[in-house]
Amino acid sequence: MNATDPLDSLRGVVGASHVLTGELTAGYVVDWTRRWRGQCAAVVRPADTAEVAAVVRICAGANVAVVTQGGNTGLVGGAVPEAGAIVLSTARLDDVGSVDDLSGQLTAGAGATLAAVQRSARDAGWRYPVDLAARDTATVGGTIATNAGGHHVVRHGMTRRHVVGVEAVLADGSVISHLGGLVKDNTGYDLAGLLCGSEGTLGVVTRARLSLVAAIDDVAVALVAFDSIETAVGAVGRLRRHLPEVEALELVFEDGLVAVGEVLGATPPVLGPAVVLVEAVGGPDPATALGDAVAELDGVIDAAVADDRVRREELWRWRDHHTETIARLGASPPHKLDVTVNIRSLPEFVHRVREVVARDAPEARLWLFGHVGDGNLHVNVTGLPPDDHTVDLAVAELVASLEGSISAEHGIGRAKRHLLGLTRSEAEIRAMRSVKEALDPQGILNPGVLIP
Ligand code: 2HG
Ligand code: ZN
Repeated sequence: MNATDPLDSLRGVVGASHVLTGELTAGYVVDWTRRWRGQCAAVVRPADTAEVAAVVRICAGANVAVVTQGGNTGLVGGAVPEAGAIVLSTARLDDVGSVDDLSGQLTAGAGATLAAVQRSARDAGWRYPVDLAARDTATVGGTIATNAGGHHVVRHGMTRRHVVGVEAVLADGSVISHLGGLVKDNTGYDLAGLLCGSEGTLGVVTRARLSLVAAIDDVAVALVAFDSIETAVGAVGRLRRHLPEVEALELVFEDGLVAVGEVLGATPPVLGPAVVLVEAVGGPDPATALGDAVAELDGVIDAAVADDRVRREELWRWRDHHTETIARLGASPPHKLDVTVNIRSLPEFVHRVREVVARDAPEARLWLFGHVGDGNLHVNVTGLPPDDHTVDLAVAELVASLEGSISAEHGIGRAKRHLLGLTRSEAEIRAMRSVKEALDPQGILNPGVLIP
């Protein structure tokens, strides 16, 4: 950044104590995995939308890149700045408004955590169904920027489905605000929908109007061990057909459960070649319905069912602890891919990805887990040198050959930018680039992310 001028201007807008430089920026220039590292000129923490707009205008005037950062829980380097950029932290935009009990909506600041939104919804007798393991740190803005998925996509869809409107600052500092909560509003382009999944490249989301769903009282969770990946995947359709409502359908494997058990100091409740976590709701007695449905499945070798909160959370932790457990293994951060294939191709993908990693990196270890109901697997590989991309490319090529997606829910960020062309056509990438150039002609919003 040139001399003191823009930094002084930024201090004039947000106050000197909210412009961090030097060592104070350390936590903002490296991602959660520690694999993606950058540098920045400063971290700026505006208090409201007007300050965000002023910050963006100053940066546009000085041609300084703006990298918006929420909870910094992303896994693809999408919020890691390049040298010279400023990090625009949404931490202070964290208010959560009251729930409108007629529409079942609330307005939240971009910096509010997912957990805070869930809490407000719950206190008012509603529920915000977007949920993921990083809920205490991940923010509304970050989940919109990445169109986050998580545990309940199989029933409630991704974040975009719950965003009724947004307020955002565009690259020239102008503010678009559409927070009235109209569910039906076909007046031109859906700018909120466009910002969902745009990874900070088209605008800075400052607030969002979010739609809630009814709270649920009776919930049952089962951890079901299957004799093969084929029978585990085969159970997915049957469970969805036979249970009143399925809230989550997750998949883990024996080696992952054993590794999580070592960290937790506990023995996995079930073990088997493929283990599915099912969360069921609805009907008069979800626990009985779930038990009955599991009893009808092929290939079940063991099952544990829970319907009280404590035991349900105990079962969930065997799934939720995978990311943290894997992060502790190996001397360097894991390589992470986040892929979807058609659920019919999932068993084939599991067999072939094991072959690919064994062939290209026999010394490495492969960890698979994910959201089986969505055909989404997280492919983690430990024991690889950080800069060796051979396995990442081979897995992405395998996904492309099965007509899948190289990013199911984490986004493209810096990590997958060079792979985008594997599953998006040239015409699609040209269209994305045109949108980017139209909304951010100077290219100051999160450069180096998403668009190849
Ligand atoms: C999950 O489903 C997250 O737990 C993280 O999407 C996945 O660590 C990962 O690779
Ligand atoms: Zn996930």
